[in-house]
Amino acid sequence: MTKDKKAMFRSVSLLSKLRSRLGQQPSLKDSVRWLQIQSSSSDLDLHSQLEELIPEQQERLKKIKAEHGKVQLGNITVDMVLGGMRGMTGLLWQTSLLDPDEGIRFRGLSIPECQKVLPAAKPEGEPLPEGLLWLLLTGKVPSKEQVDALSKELRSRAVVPDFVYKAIDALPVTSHPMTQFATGVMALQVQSEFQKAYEKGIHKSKYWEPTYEDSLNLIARVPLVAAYVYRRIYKDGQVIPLDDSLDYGANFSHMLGFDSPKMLELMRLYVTIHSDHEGGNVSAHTGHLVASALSDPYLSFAAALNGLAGPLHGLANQEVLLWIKSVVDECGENITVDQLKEYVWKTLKGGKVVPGFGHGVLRKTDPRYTCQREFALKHLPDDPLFQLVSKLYEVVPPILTELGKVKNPWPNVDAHSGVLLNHFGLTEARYFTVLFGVSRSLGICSQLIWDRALGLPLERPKSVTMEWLEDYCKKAA
Ligand code: NMX
Ligand code: MLT
Repeated sequence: MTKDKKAMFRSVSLLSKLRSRLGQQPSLKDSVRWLQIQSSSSDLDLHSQLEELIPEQQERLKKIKAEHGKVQLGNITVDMVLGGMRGMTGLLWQTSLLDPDEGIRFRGLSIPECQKVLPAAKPEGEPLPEGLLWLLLTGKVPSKEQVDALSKELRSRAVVPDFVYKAIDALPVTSHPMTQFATGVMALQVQSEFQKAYEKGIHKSKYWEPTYEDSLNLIARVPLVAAYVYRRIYKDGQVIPLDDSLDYGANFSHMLGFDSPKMLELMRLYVTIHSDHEGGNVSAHTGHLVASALSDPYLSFAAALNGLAGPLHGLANQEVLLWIKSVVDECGENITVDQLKEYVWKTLKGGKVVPGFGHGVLRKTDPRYTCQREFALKHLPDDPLFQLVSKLYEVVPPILTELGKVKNPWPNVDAHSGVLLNHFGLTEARYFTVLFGVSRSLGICSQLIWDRALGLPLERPKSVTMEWLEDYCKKAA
């Protein structure tokens, strides 16, 4: 940090202490207060903000360990071990928390709250993803100036070396977009600051600094890599460069080739809501697990992407649009409710899932679905595929309930995103999971910086065999 930066940092530290006394902001009221306080601050530097926050959060964790280390958080049952660890609390994840009924809260703020308090590109507009990134990293609602500064910083970091594109070009153009995207992220790893610093013997108390560098670089660069993959596969390789006047979400849409104002708003909303979903989902958990071995952010995030590429997780957004299009192909756009019911049953009887419905934790309609529905009602109410999605909202949950085994019959985030993108011309369903991946870089990398700052350990749970379980249960009976 330069001397100037240090002086500025000291001058805002009084204000920061005042903020600390006000506490973290779990409620909207508090967030608005933060917004007001922060607007008067001249500190636009995210790194300085983190530097200030880290010691107090390290102390907080130490205290939790010392005072509550032996408190039990529940009992582990055989069902949990055999049932994909559902309901087993086993991870620390600071950036967001999922409530089964209310859905996700980013640092305490629900999606509607984020839509209210995070800075937007225009009045009443969707939140800027940079604002969400600031919130995830610091727990504070940023001012518009802070968001603009972060936007600028991300643009300045958005430089992708040619060998990354060459690595992608080595794959057949027909390879799945997620394969091409993950390959690009792996190639970006060559420039990892963390790896370089580790090789030079960096002290563990400083790990978070090169992790921060890698994470911001990665977040800044993945839209370029993702857009390259899209243009390579679907637009004859005609690449569109970054526009220095645009924010993160708008730039991503622009580089893909979509510049309509509504599509830019959709992309801002899309990147914001897909960013983080607490720590146990497959992509976040994978990223966290791999990073716990001190693998750098690129290695960790590439691993996360490979989990996201599975059809029960992020690939479901692809599956939903393909499934909806197959409904239309077979029955037409004006399908009746009875025909739709029949189609859903046919899918289930074929031993397949209905994509976009159900969830490992949620037990109500996903608020990410609801906000996308609101976007559709505002911007594309007459779109025939949106109307089909609305019909599915009525038809599918009772059928899944009738099956008797599905714990959550309600739609998740993926049930809606495809028809919105399709409406604005992004029709290539196989590409959709890449969009999800770009967004998830914000959440996974934010937590990764905190993993390093808090010195979280290698993740290594215990596993057992069936013999072990049988013996243990016999003895316990
Ligand atoms: N269609 C058909 N069957 C389902 C569905 C569905 N949408 N959801 C759950 N089930 C079945 C599930 O396959 C399981 O069957 P079985 O016992 O024969 O193996 C049974 O219901 C119990 O599963 P749950 O405990 O309700 O769900 P679980 O936590 O195991 O899985 C999902 C959660 C999300 C994997 C599951 O609901 C699903 O496969 N949904 C469709 C795919 C999807 O939309 N995934 C995206 C999730 C969000 N994301 O982006 O990651
Ligand atoms: C996610 O966004 O990661 C999905 O909803 C899956 C999950 O939370 O388990």
